[in-house]
Amino acid sequence: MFTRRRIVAGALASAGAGAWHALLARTARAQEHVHDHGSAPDAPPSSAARPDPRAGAGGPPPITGTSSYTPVVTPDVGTLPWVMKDGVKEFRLVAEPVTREFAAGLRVKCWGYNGSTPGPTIEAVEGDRVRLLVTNRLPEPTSIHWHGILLPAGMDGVSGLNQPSIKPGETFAYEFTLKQSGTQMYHPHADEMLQMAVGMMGLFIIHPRTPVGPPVDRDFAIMLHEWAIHPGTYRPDPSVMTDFNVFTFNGKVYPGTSPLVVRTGQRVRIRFGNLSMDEHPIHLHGFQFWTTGTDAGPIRESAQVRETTVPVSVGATRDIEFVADESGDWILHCHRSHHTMNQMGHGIPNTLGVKHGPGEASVRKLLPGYMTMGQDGMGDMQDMAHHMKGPANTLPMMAGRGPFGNIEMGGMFTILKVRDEVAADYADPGWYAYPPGTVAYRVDG
Ligand SMILES: [Cu+2]
Repeated sequence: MFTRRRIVAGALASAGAGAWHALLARTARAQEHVHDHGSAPDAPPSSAARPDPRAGAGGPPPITGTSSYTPVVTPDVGTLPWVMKDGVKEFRLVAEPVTREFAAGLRVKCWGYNGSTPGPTIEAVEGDRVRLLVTNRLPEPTSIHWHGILLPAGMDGVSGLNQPSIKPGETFAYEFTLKQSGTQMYHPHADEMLQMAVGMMGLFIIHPRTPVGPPVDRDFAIMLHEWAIHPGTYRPDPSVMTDFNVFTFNGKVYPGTSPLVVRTGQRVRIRFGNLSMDEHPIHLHGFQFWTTGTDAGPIRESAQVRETTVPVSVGATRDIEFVADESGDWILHCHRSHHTMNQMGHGIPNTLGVKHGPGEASVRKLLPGYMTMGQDGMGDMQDMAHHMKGPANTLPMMAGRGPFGNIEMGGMFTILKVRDEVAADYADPGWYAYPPGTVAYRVDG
């Protein structure tokens, strides 16, 4: 069963080099493309599935390695295609302004790569020679640092120190051999504070040439980030240092995040990367997992830690693995509770336990429609959002409606959907059908 869902390294880049530009434009959809190969019932790692290495620039990209792997799925982002040129895997990144819809009702003017923030996930195999062509279509110079990757100093991407910055309109080539495996990242090292605050980052995943540990059936990647987007505005504020109000998984906030869909019994890996300003303790419901990897690669089995919450520090990555042996809808979220809210108004007075009395009617004479909120808790905020118009381009603090009512969440929050039967393309199966007698119920007294 495992091998049926694994593919030959490189088979993911199935389109020819002639389709290069189309592929770049379609990066956001590349995930499904990869996924189709990964889930094809008859995609064994056989030589027949490999593109012809002699095909040249006009043909399908060949591969160099023999390793097979389960392709990574980066929900709501996708994977960067590559072409093989003279034994080198060549990738193309374009640094550019990006308008990103974090969830319906919030469109943000960001910077990113290839039309996305985070940028598309780069996927390669230990031992690969890679060439990364980086074009700057931003209004200011940039560079790329390959975060956590072992490489010659001249390829490390710190502008001014390791290289001249990449000026607007210029393209730079980075080329090195991958000497490690694991979950790594990329981000600018020029005007770094601003460029990262507005979304410039991505994941760089290197599969081991010799498989480490049991093979996984599903391999997900999630980049964590946080933003200061003042209500009614469209641009992240890079000057904010601590008081962020939007928290994203792969550039999406709940309910805009796509669910992670797996079949009951599958072995699942989820990789997290964090280039935000805070640590995010990521908690999974329903399962205990093993933390199997850090930004320095796989953790040897005897040192792996069993947890239900993995702290992902700033500048770090973590990989977790578990067997999804219990079907259901299970949430995956940051456990800093403000990080699962959307655009909270910070600095508001605390009205919990406050009796509003006749004052509310007095205020309503001046402000028609005024209501004091939060005296009995903040759960009413989600319903209020439906009939109180907030500022333009601003999300209500909490959102999401499930089969039993309001979910009252936002931000870094998504749902792992474990089902006995899943579609070939792992489409969202809808809400879980609870077996009779398995749902908590009200009792009298
Ligand atoms: Cu968090």
